[in-house]
Amino acid sequence: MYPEHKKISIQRNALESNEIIAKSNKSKFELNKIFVVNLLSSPGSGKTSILEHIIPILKNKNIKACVIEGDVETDLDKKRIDALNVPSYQIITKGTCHLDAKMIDKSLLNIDLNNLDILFIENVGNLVCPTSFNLGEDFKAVVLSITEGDDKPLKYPAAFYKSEIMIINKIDLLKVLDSNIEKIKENALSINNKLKIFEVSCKTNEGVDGLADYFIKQVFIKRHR
Ligand SMILES: Nc1nc2c(ncn2[C@@H]2O[C@H](COP(=O)(O)OP(=O)(O)O)[C@@H](O)[C@H]2O)c(=O)[nH]1
Ligand SMILES: [Mg+2]
Repeated sequence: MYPEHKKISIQRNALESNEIIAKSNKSKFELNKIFVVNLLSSPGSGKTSILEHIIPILKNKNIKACVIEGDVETDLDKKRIDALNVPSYQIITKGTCHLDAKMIDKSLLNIDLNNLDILFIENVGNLVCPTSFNLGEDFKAVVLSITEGDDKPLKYPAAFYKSEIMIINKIDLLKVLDSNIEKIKENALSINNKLKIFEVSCKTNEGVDGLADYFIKQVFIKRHR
C-alpha cells in the first residue's frame, strides 16, 4: 500500500499531465474554431437523448456536429448517434469512470477537425470523476433529470460548480413525481450562481428549441471570435 502523501503526489502528477494534453486539445479546437461541450451527468439522465434531439436542429441550420461517446462498455450510444448521420467516435474506457484529455487527443486522429463546428463529448455517466479532468472543452454542461432528486447539486457540487449550463431533463415527469424543480434550481444556483439553466423534455420536446438556439449562438460566437 502507498502511503497517503505518495498517493496524493501520484494523483497530482496525473492531473498535471492531463492539463498539458487538455491545453493541446484546446489549441486544436481554437485553431479550427470548433465549439466543444463536455456533457456530464449520472447514467440515464438523458445525455444521449438530448443529443438525439439537438443535433437534427443543428443539422437543419447547416451546423456540422460530431460526437465523442465515452462509455465504460458498449457502443450502444454511438449507434444511436450514427442514426443521425453525423460523425461519431466511441471511447470505451474498460472500467475507468471518466474520460481524460489523452483519450480525446487519440480520438481526434479519427475526426476531421477542418469540417466541424461543434463537438459534443458525452462523458462517462458519473457526477464525480469526470469533473476533475479537463478535456480542452469550451465548457461543461451538466444534465440532471428531475427523477434524481433536488439534493444532487448539493451532494455533487463540483459538477455544478464547474459547469456553465445545467440542463434539467425529463420535465414531462414533473406531473407524476414529487420533484420540486424550484428546489433543484435553488440548490444548483447556491453552488454556482452563474449557472445558465435550461428545462427540457426529450419526450415532449419542450425546451429543446431553446437549448438548440443556445448552442447555435455559441457556435457563431466561436466562429467570429
Ligand atoms: N420521460 C422521459 N424519459 C426520458 C427523457 N430523456 C430521456 N429519457 C429516457 O431516459 C433513459 C435514459 O436516457 P439516455 O439518453 O440513454 O441517458 P444517458 O445515459 O444520460 O445518455 C432512456 O430510456 C430515455 O428514453 C425525457 O425527457 N423524459
Ligand atoms: Mg448516453
